[in-house]
Amino acid sequence: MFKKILIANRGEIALRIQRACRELGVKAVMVYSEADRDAKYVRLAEEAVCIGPAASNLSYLNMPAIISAAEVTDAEAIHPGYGFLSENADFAERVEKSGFQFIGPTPESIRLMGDKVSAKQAMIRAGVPCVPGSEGELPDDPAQVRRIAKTVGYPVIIKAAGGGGGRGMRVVHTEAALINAVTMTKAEAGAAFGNPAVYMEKFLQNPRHIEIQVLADTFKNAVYLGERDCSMQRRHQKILEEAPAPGINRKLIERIGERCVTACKKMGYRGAGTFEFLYEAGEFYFIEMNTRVQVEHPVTEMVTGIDIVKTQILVAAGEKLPFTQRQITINGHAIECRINAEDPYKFTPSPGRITTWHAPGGPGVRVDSHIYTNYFVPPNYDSMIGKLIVHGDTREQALARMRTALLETAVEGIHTNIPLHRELMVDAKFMAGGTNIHYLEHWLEQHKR
Ligand code: MV4
Repeated sequence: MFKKILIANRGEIALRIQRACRELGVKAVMVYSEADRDAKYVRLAEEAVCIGPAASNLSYLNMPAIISAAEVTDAEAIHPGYGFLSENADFAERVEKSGFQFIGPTPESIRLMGDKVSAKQAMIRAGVPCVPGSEGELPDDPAQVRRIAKTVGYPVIIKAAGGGGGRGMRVVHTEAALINAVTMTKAEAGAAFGNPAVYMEKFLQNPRHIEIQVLADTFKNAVYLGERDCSMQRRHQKILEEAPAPGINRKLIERIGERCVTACKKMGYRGAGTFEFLYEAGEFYFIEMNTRVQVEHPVTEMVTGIDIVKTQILVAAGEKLPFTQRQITINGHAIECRINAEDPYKFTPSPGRITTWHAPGGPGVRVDSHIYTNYFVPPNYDSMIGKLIVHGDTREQALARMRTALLETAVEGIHTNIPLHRELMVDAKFMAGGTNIHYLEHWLEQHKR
């Protein structure tokens, strides 16, 4: 096992990774920006190095500064967390070229999955079901593009190979609008991602967003840890997640999970990963793979009892997965509410000083947050300041526990989206389970104030 790991992130995930290090008896080196100097996890760490000013591009995205920090502190590995450099193949490569272990997949895996066209082709080869569409990049010839769209059937969606997470896509309803949409998406993709390649898929009108968590070691062992339902979102920002996904046939999940495992083994995948699917009319369709630990990983930890972050570190250190698929069972139900420093209905950011923080507690309640009374939420980063996670024997019990946890939680001095979560936890449609990716936006439209 490593003696010392550098954590190249901030906020709740920096604290989460530090906790995993402590459990493993590994020393943690934190890097921090000038805006995060007073953070609790910075003080708690064995060592901490300031890597630059508040602006992310000068600190948490500053590859030489991070690698230098690893060099001066004699760290052996770097955990990138989520966001920032976590899915940057060039960073992973530079980390390894500098003699450190990148806690994540190989640069090749990151690159393969970062290009959504090559990712989809890899999934097709591994037998993972994908959304029907152009097999590969769209050709330049408009006649050929029209022919593909006709075969796929309107509406179609044009997506940038370099995009993902909702960036660089366009829905097309008619042949008349097709070629212009392709031209525009290509131009935007070239400018935004340095890659003008686009592909086409059938546009699914009312899907749910279901994702499968996987873990793989360097000995071709891979397992899936069930699924998460991440359909509750606004503008591609998830607001709450749950596991398991309500009302989906377990045998179907098993079949899809096995395919994800096969894909991992085929590509020599290492570490934690997430296969994103759209689920509509009883079918799963792969859309993208995330090659990092995700914000919502705790719901999977709660229902499986497996520590995903600890396992990432174990497999990066060259250890075998400490469990087999047969030993993994899904127990009860978990829900996560993301707590954001923002206006609960207008969604404008609300940074500033937290004057009061009361954390909830009780059976089955977990709080993943770096905040404390008197903590200053900097305006420079993502507005998420923590996550409330509950577990129950049933979904109903998890919902009841989340209602109580949200009632007990107090954040003063800034605005948060806790009032929105309180309303959603008593919403009849959400309580029934299985709402789709458009539900929250429609709900907000109807609950305007
Ligand atoms: C789609 C789709 C419908 N049909 N692909 C958006 C984010 C990116 N990961 C993929 N996205 C979508 N791809 C086809 N063929 C609808 C979306 C989509 C979406 C997906 C997941 C979660 C929220 C979403 C919100 C709007 C659109």
